[in-house]
Amino acid sequence: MTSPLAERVFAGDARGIARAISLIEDESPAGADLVRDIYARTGRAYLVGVTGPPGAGKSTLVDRMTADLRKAGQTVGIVAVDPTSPFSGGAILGDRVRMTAHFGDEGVFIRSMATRGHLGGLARATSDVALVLDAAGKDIVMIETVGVGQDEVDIVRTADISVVVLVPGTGDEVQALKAGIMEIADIFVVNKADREGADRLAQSVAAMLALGTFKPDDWRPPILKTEATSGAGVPELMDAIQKFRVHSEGARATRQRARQEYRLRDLLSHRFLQLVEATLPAGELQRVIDGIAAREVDPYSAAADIMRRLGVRGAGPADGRDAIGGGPAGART
Ligand SMILES: Nc1nc2c(ncn2[C@@H]2O[C@H](COP(=O)(O)OP(=O)(O)OP(=O)(O)O)[C@@H](O)[C@H]2O)c(=O)[nH]1
Ligand SMILES: [Mg+2]
Repeated sequence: MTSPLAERVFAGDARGIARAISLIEDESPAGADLVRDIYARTGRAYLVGVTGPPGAGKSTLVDRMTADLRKAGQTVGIVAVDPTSPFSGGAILGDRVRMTAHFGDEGVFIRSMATRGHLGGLARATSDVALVLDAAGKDIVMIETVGVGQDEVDIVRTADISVVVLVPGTGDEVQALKAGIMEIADIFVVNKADREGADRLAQSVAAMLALGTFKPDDWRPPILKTEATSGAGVPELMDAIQKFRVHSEGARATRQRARQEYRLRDLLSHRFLQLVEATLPAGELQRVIDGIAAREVDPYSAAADIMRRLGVRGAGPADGRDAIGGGPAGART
């Protein structure tokens, strides 16, 4: 039986979608229930990840792309993830202001998310929010993430295509190329092409790409120059996205499966840690860490001991020694 909230999501009701996203953001059990209710109806939307350093013009670009998609009759869901400013909410307001062009358009749903906990939680929440927008019938779901680190790479993994936005003259580009963004980029965008250094940046990305090995049928990430404020280069970007979509159609199922495996593994380790925290007495985990820091116990023995205390079989050598000193709870049965 589907919940009334799930029904509202299916109907594309904006308030229902907003409510569903809030449940997911709160990491409440109700959020997990909702995902369960909608999951069978997902998998239809095309997920476009847009990532890059702060202020690169991602939102402006997403806004332009949205306008194009709307003209073509496509509905759009947008999630802007902002891990850099958990408290100020400044960028969130900024996104709202920048995207007001779509305000009142039923075919567009925009939501900004800030981090509450750590980024791992945010990556999980982002995938779930994408599921909600997918179930709500959005044709295209765009996920905007700030940054260039490993955590963003995890968020980007949520998407069917990753667009990496770079800007000339920030120095961030070098970091982006180092941080593994290179491997996940399906399309490179050099935005603010009106600025000096755009050509040089495009060339250095091309030089990086030239170091990679591509088989004849492999997708070779194009490097496009855009000027998001004027919209120059945006049609070419839309074109490239479409080309990639066609090119990767056959591999999409494999990619989705890899994503699902990643999700399941991530969720299992997250749940396991939650279980550890819920099972051990309050403060125990910190005491174990203190013990490791003081060299009283090594990390392997501590982990094995915790597993035994959780009743996990084959957790490690049960030689009667208790690394934590927690008593008989860890005894092998
Ligand atoms: N000169 C120039 N300015 C641009 C261009 N694209 C965006 N901008 C400006 O750059 C600033 C940042 O743009 P945003 O779209 O907010 O960038 P963002 O990457 O979404 O920023 P965060 O989400 O805060 O990381 C704004 O003032 C834009 O008007 C461009 O192509 N050329
Ligand atoms: Mg933005």
